[in-house]
Amino acid sequence: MAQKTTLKEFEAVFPKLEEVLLQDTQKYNLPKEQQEWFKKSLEINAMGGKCNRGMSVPDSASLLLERPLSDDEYFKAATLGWMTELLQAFFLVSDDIMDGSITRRGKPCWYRQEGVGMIAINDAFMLEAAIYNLLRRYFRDHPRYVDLIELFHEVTYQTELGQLCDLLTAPEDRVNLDNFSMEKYRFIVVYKTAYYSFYLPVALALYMLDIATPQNLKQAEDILIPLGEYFQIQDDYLDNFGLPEHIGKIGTDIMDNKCSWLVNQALQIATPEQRQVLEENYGQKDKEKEAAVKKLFDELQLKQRFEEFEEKRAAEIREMISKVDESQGLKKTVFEAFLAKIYKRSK
Ligand code: DMA
Ligand code: MG
Ligand code: MG
Ligand code: MG
Repeated sequence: MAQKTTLKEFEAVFPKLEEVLLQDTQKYNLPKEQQEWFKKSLEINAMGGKCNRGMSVPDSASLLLERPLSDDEYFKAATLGWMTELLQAFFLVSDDIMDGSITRRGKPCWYRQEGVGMIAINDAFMLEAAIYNLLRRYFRDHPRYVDLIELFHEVTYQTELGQLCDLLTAPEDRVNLDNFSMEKYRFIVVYKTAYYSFYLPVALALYMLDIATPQNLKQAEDILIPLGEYFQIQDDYLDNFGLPEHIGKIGTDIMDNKCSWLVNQALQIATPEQRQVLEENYGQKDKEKEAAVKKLFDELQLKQRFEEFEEKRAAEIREMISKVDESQGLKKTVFEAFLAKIYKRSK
């Protein structure tokens, strides 16, 4: 039987990795004060999240093996899990600057914290560098070391392509609703979210166990990408309908002129008058205009529309999971675990 990791067990691995990363800076004689800065950036930006992505590496490995992991296997899998959390930290620190966000995980975004500002950009790069430091330290002799490096590089690039499209589709002060479409939306979310959040942890588990093949990687991708798309649609839904106390962040999508799931749905069903309301109020840094859009989203019953979508998508994914051919080394339970974690999430 597989064994599920707890946040406590997973977080218990972090201090060791932090120590290794800090020790590594000593070979460059990094002054003490800057070591302290890096330590703080690691703790604030990599720790304190739900760790769903990170924990799914050991969980997937255990489900694939259908047994609990040995201590050494757990440490290795959790280390790969922490690398996905470092990648996420790197993206979030930058994303919050680019999105002009206010809070993250219930605290001010890193770039808005005392004395940080645009140093956060360099901190983001260092969070990314930490991934490759840990990979070299713990996986240099692994038979799939090169595949692991290439996987991180490719997934990083894919995420950046998604972020590029997300940002270019949301120009500041130049609202053009014709720019939005569900096709564009799909590209944005698949690349900015699905690859790193869903495909990456499973691919890491497959490589770590040295059972990855082009076939099972493709099979995993075919389910995990729609699952990741669904997850980002939830994120867009929560940006407007979630409670900031609950989701740990204040929604910015309307003011940021984002090509979000909600605005795309609104455009599909709006009357010409309602479209006019969007034209006049979407994508502007003005609280009252934002409130007018929120009101319209309520009128259009987007909450109900999302709930219907959620049921439909969850059923489709369950159907895809039921068809997984386990002879390729994958297990249905790996995907079921992901779906269970996100289905009807409120944060
Ligand atoms: C999430 O986009 C994508 C990345 C790569 C962080 P987002 O801006 O919707 O995320 P959030 O709502 O967490 O700021
Ligand atoms: Mg954001
Ligand atoms: Mg963003
Ligand atoms: Mg969001």
